[in-house]
Amino acid sequence: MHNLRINEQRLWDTLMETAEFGKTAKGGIKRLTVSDLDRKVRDWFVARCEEAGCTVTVDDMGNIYAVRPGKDNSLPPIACGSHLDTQPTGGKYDGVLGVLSGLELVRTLNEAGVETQAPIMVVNWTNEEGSRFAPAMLASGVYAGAIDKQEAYALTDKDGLKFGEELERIGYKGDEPCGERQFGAFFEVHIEQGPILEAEDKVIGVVAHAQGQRWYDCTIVGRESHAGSTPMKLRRDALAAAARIILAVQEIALSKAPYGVGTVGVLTIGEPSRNVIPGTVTFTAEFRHPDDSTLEEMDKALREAVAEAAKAQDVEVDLKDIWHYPAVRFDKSCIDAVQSATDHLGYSNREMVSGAGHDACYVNRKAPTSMIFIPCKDGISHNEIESAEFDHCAAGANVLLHAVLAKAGV
Ligand code: HGY
Ligand code: MN
Ligand code: MN
Repeated sequence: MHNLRINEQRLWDTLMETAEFGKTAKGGIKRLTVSDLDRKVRDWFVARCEEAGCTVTVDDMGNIYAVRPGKDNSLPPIACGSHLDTQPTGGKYDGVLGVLSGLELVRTLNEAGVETQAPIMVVNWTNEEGSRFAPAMLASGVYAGAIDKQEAYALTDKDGLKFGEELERIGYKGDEPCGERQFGAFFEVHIEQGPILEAEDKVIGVVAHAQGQRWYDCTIVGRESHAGSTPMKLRRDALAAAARIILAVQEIALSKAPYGVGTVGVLTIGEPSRNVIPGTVTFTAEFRHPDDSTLEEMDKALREAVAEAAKAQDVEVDLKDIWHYPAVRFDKSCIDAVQSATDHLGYSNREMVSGAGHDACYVNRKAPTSMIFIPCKDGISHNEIESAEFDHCAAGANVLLHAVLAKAGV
């Protein structure tokens, strides 16, 4: 067993094959959740898992569970997986590497004729990205009981389409109630999406923690008026107020260095016109930090900045909390299984905090969970140039194989 390795080329080929579903001109992937492209890659994944002898079921949030039987199927399966949906400017590895590493693990066990004690399960979580329908990690959040299912179904995208209806339309609203599926443990392989492993020339990140996050929607209402004839002191300029708040997001994050981060990713002006003072502006904001009390301080400072901007520009500002999850500490036995698999395989490594959110962060609330990181080029992700090395993808999948075997027993 100790010499068992995944088939590196076959893993790589599946990554390149699935990258065709939503391929962009720049070599990335745009495969938004519960879109027709998401359906296509899901159909591909289900077919490959069934060919590999797995029993595949789908729950009512569209999560796909592919189970490879073990000697004792009364035991809860040892699971692995991630997500097949991408950002609009997505890359070839974010999420899909974790799902396909699970498929490759099953294929490798089949070829080696290995029968594990506990069953093995490969999972695709719906809408991890939270781009088309916010918040992120939607279906794993419902699974963990952190997000209400009916509220999830009612979420709308920028065209007013509802998540629940889109899930039904692509044929992936299953019967199994989301939340019932038992896991003996869960491991997620993922690119780091940051620069640390590459900078330190390390192959594996043994992930022990993940940052807490707070997401906001901000709406500012001022008054449209003439850009030429309205004196500066009589303006109620919604965009000038937004600019003050956006700069405050930057300053608050920088004040909590080295871990604090803050981002404004979407901004819309109600009825933009070059010679009209903007009357309504909406934008998103988010903070992240590995320490919950620091995240609270960042939240407080933002609210103070909002009050100041509202006063300075004589506008109404509504700052809505749309999502908050506290910092995550993964399960020690799973972290140890990843560490010993990594040591056994001889990969350079270091312990890490995940800057990004992942489905594993929610699954960790219901089952022993941890993550395995590999480097990505220049730490770039959520970008079509996202890139990872053949050997590193193989290393992540090999560590997954041996961590899962350690938990499943043979
Ligand atoms: O935003 C995140 O952390 C994740 O990539 N959806
Ligand atoms: Mn991801
Ligand atoms: Mn992502």
